[in-house]
Amino acid sequence: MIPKSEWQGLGALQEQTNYPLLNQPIDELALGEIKSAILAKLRLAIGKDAGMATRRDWYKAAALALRDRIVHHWLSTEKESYDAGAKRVYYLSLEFLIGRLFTDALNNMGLLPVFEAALGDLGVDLSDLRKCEPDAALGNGGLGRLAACFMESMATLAIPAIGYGIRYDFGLFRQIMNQGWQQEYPDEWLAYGNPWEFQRPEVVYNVHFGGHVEHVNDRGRDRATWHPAETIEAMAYDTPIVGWRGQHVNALRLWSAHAPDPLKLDVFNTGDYVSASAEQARAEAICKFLYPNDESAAGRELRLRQEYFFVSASLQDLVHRHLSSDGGLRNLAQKAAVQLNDTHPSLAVTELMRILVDLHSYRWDEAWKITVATFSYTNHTLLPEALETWPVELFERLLPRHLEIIYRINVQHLALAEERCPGDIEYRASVSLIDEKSGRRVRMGQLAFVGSHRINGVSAMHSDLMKETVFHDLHHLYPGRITNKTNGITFRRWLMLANPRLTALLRETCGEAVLDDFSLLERLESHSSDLEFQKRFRDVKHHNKLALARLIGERNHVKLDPSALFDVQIKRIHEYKRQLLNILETIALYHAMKDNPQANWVPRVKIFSGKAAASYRYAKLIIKLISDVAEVVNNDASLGGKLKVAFLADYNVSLAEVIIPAADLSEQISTAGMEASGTGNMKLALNGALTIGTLDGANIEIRDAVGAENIAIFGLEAGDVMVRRKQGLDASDIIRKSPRLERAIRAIESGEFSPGDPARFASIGHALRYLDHYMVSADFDSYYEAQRGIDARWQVIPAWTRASILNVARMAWFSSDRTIREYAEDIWHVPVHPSAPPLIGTRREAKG
Ligand code: 26V
Repeated sequence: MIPKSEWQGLGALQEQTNYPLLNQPIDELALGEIKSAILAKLRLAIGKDAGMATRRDWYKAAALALRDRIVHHWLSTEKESYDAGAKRVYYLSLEFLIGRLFTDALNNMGLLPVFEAALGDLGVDLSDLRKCEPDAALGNGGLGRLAACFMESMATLAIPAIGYGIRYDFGLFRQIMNQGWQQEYPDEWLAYGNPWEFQRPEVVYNVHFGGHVEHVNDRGRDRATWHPAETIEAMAYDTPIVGWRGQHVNALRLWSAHAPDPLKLDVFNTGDYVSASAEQARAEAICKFLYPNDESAAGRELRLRQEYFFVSASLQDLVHRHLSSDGGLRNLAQKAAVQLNDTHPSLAVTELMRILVDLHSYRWDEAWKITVATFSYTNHTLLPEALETWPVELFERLLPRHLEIIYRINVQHLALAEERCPGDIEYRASVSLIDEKSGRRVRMGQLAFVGSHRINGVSAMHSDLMKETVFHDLHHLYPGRITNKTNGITFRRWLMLANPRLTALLRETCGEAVLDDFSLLERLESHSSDLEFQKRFRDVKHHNKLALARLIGERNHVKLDPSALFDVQIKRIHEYKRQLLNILETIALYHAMKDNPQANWVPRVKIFSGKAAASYRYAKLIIKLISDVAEVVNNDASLGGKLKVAFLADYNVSLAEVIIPAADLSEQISTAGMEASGTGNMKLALNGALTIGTLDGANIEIRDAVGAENIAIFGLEAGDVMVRRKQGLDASDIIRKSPRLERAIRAIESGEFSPGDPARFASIGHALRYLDHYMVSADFDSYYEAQRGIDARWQVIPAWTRASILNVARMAWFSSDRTIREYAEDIWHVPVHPSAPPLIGTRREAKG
């Protein structure tokens, strides 16, 4: 078990971040002011002298000094949007994968240089301090990180917005490797306090569960009253989110759960200390931990409680704000746009109906109009096992009134379906909010769809597939609702902070204005063949690779050649993301090198990082396979160091910030049709990695942007995958025709990488041969060929560098500022600040 004091997430190495881009002159007055502010915080808020302060104390003092400066902007932002009666966006998400905030906020406030200098004068190194901040991992992966990027872009575009979520006591587990096996440990990110958050003990809402519903006839109108059995308090914690240039600050408001009566004194006095605080334990369980996204949505009562808890608190807060400024709720949709991040907050649809009809006496039809106009819903996956449903009985027990409301919505909705397709029972069953086939379950995707005026996918292909598959019939019933909003990433974090040296080069080459208008990146194009420029561009990459090589050396005890091709696959471990395909190709390459050691092999480093969900046995076995292959390959002297494999433990946002700038090749190799978008693909290409990928998710749009000659596409397309699956999953024929694949599979089956336990990977061998659902065997040859194509290209340095530069030059469209601007214009109908960067490139609307 790693002691808490070592819990910086990263080891000592991350010193690539000594911000060389920020070489502006520093105002002496400001410098003095910041120094005294930090010292004052150290004394008055931490209670220590400079002489006795630990690194963590310094970090906290500096963070608090910075926070003071943010708060002024925050309060004026709040006042301005309140006075203007501005429409507000509410982003409801069970996940916000924010990572560290210190340098992010410093950078956006324009205070990085002055803080770095001030701390330097005080004898403290800023890049040392930033490692003291725990990585806030309140999310599983792409969906949570997207929410964090969106929060930053909304602040940058000066859109008044609040992110609502849960303040989990424990974020995503820490991954520790034990002889190649993943082990999970709790992520105690709050153990040393959190300088960014403001507790709001006065902002508390009651959230109810259980009980029964009473109906009375009130002058011809049915009136429902919910008599709940249980009440839990939701308390707000606010974190300021600063936009670029520091002018606009929004809040991320996270809810923490408490019992109204935390200690039963009478019980305590009898000596039964455990029962005395049982209620508190039950209440606090709600915000105890983040659910992993492997739990098939089936069933977990605590998860449903989490969903309703945060939805109810957030809507009460929103309605309270609206009532105090607008007096009534009739114009809610003119003043509030609520975005549902996946189906997790779908209950918001029923909760708003309950508030309008039961608590504010609106007529059903009017309430429904307001509700649909207020909500919009983003879908993030087509995987059937990921689409949430809840047993009707559980709903009835926990949320009896909400179930009634769902039934009533369903009546009007099914009537519409009947009108559209009279007598078509199948059609009605497919659009119904209740799945009658699998033991009566509430379908959260259907609920979110019916209750929203816009439903979006996250890449052009994904939005098209939504219309053709999961939401085919709903799309027919409510045409025009499905739209596309291709994901984006915030360049402030993924370029400026992660890659300061590249940023410095871009500022010099494209002009200072590139930091405000990323479309200026296209100015790189004219330098892409300039050998002088190419050299400087490669020097930046080399520097970043050195830093990563040092980190891997320290952590994995593997010595890397920084001039080797750094081939990177970093993301959650999942069968559909096909880390298995990558490691199989590694094995085949290993065999080829051993067969012919004298050939002119391109030196390669295969870098993997990612967590498997705790209960996902097969994914954990894949991690073990990667580690076992690493063990054999890295210790095989006959290769002359030409091939190395490294699995980096405990992938998180901070680790991504070190790996991404050092990557030469980006692995985006999901089974076509299964990755909704991907956003790592964008981060890597923005940092100059070439992509090897399938025609899946946003890879397609990346290919369109960077040009087919600057990306390596391989494998089956989504349509082919569907056809093949229908034909059966047996891959024996394919394997018979590919001796290379046969040999790689046999190697893992025979214990070549697990001599002490030859049967360890038998299940993997079996799946590759007979149950190739993810098309790993089917795509193997095509992938292997594409990789050898990459080898050939790598050997022509100017051509490779040119392609790499062009990737950077053509990525502007993938800024989340562009994505958010599209949401603002097409879905939320909120104005974007006039000084915000312009909309980049052409619009890409999904077909159909
Ligand atoms: C959920 C589940 C739940 C049950 C079992 C398997 C499983 C597998 C995946 C998921 C994904 C949850 C949703 C999600 O994180 N989607 C990701 O959203 C990103 C942002 O839109 C997008 O870039 C990724 O492609 C997409 O996988």
